[in-house]
Amino acid sequence: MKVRIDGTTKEVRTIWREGQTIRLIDQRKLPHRFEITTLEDHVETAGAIMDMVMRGAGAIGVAGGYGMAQAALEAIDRDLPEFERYLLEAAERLRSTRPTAANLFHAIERCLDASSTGTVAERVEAVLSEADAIAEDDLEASRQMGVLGNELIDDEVRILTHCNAGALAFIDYGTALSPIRLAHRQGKKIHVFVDETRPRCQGARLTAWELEQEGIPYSLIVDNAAGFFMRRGEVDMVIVGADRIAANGDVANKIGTYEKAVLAHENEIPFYVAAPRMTFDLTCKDGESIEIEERSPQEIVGMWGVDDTRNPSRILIASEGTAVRNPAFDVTPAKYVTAFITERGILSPPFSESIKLTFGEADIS
Ligand code: RUB
Repeated sequence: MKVRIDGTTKEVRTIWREGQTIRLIDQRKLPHRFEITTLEDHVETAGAIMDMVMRGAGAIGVAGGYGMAQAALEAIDRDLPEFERYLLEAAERLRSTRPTAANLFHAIERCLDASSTGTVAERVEAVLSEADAIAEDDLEASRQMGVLGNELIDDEVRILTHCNAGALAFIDYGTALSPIRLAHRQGKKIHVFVDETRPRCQGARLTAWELEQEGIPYSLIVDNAAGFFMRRGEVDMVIVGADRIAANGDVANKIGTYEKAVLAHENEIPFYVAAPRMTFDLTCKDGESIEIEERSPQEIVGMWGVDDTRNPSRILIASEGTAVRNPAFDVTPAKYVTAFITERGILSPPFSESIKLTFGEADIS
């Protein structure tokens, strides 16, 4: 993605690997500060996923693959049984960070599969190339989702999006934002409504920042305003990303997505979900079987921002100790989804058939 830093424009990825070190944009600091941070081992990487230094299904998946690459390098001098044990423990640690995004679990599985034959040195090599392949596949998938999704976008259109399903949630380009970027680059007249996305405000902090970097016109709105704009006829389509999609097309995505989908349906506005193969989990029959992460009450009672001197600062908006429920995701039933934008085509209902036809049952590569 293009990032303007100190008056110059640079091309950066959200996360990348340099040997055993992972480098990534610290998304907790955006939009106030642009900082690249470093993760030296797989334990730090697991911590960074959990603390949301990087977040978004695609980025979490790539981080999971890179975390496995780090673990393989950490255990390179061990004998084979010890190496295998170390890798399995690392996989477990990485899996236990965030439960909802399917990409993380697929990425870890791909790395474990890659490490299943050969000497320790060969297995390390195989895990490294698999982790890099996951990142490259994601990049190509998001580029392709942009091309295919762009065909659904008219020359003049107002699009609502929720959370951040942009380059920051992936390696680059993004899922929901990929078609929007391309449409804008082709000169289409786009206006994006950005839901702020409480409690962590990925819309306000990250999506608005990405659109700003790219010069795409947008309006940040509070989560409660989506219905207002839809009912007034000011939204032509909705595009969101996804964290896990069940075999029947039910979609787990950032909390609040479900209500946007119902509102879109009520107002006859097409509701699209952009997601790569890695986000589909065909072992989940429907949305009921998707585990929904519940996060700390601290995210609800307080908010992080910067003060007047631009120093990071937290304010309390409810009393410390207030009783809270904080599900990070919800499930949108497939019946509210107009179509899925994937790297292998636009999938239309009935989704049980189109998903199976496109992705088969077992292949996650
Ligand atoms: C992110 C979120 C995003 C999806 C889409 O949640 O819900 O909409 O992950 O991501 P969080 P992608 O910020 O809690 O991780 O575009 O990577 O598929």
